[in-house]
Amino acid sequence: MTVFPKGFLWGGAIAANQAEGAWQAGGKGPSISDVTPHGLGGEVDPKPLPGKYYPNHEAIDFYHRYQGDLQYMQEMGFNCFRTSIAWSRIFPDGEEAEPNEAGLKYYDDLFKTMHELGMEPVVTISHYETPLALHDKYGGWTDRHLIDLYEKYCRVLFTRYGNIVHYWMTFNEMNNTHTIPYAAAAIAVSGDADHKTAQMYQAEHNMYVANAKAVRLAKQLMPTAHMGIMLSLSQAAVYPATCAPKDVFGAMQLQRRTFISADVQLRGAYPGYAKRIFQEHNFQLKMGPDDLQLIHDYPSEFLGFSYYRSSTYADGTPIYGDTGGVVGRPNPYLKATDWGWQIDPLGLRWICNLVQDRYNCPMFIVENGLGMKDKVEPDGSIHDPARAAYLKQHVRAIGEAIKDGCNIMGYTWWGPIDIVSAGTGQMSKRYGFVYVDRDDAGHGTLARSKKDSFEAYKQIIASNGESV
Ligand code: BGP
Repeated sequence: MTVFPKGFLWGGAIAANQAEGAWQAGGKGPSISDVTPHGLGGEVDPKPLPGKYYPNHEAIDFYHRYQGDLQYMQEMGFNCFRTSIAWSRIFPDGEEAEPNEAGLKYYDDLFKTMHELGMEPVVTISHYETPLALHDKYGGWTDRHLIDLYEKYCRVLFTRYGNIVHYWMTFNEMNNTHTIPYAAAAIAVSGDADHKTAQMYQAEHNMYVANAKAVRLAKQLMPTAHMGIMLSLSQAAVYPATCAPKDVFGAMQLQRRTFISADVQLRGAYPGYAKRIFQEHNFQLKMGPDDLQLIHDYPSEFLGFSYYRSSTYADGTPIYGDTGGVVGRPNPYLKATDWGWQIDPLGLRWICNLVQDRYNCPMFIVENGLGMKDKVEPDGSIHDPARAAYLKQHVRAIGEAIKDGCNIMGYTWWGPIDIVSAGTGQMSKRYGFVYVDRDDAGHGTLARSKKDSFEAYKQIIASNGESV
């Protein structure tokens, strides 16, 4: 009995800012990711400093090399490919009267090539790459101007690509506004914990309104398109460190903070526990008169999410207002990657079931992968059994979730070709089935070559998931 449905979407995912490079080509303006020398989780320069190395400026030069890269994906059998549109290629400073034609033309050609190679584009409208000018002028998503500018950006995209792109997600990992607010919402948090919390929830609220307006626009311009939201659910797979009620309840609270974005955008209203957070942190969301009605009337259709790991919560770990990484402590039952991400395929099955119970909507696993160091042998081969094992374990977990009754529409491995790490700016944290000759200092030929795991994914796709 086959497990994965016919037409299941198999592919891979990247983001414009981590792959394209060509950061000034074709009239593109600087984005927030162009001023982060050590990835989006680290320091930020006010503007790109001449002579300083920024990993995203050239990345892997996907902008010029995508034809060859997508042929590798075709060889693995991909029927979809996820990437983002760099907002500042279309509106270099975010608010020009007219869009930048050279930027639009680039994505015309990219999406056309995907279709020619048998892949449905799965497009993230904004993936940690807000135009830098919108951060400088408005302070990012805490300012409502961005709602109208984003709607204008969506109108251009839906009009231009509505016939060739059928799967859209409005923002990447919107719930990461609480862990990496600069990357996820282009905001620079400041002041005490209450003020930071207020900034983050205000930014998320404005993004919920922008999402609702994008869904409304899509219904007008692309009535058959699939409109989704995208969250990081690595933070949602939270285990209590012990059966102590404080740990259990704290883990649930942390998980809920992750789910607020989905509760609002899939269920159409703020849940009670969110309102309590606002009261406890003494702030009142600034809303427009139609905000809540818009959110109610235009929920998203599917939940896209990333899952890499699970985390473990022990009482006393800060839940709200922190802008650090994912809170938690080591889980003694799990192995971790070189970057401390705990490998937990059963956690993926658990999260899928939890999402199914909570939202009963289609779900799309749009990021899953293992970041690890790779060694190029003298003969050029690259043996990466750990990556193939991670892949098989997680595809198997998805199969189990489907048998549990979870409505899963697709799976895109994160970084099917090596790209720049978002959190660290490194190339050495490699996810790809295709290796790229470039190191953490930007040295290398950018030559591409297959790793052993390339065949592993090819077999999985050829068997529609049955071979794991
Ligand atoms: C997610 C982002 C991706 C990707 C991934 C892996 O949060 O949506 O952009 O980068 O994390 O993280 P990293 O690249 O830091 O290993």
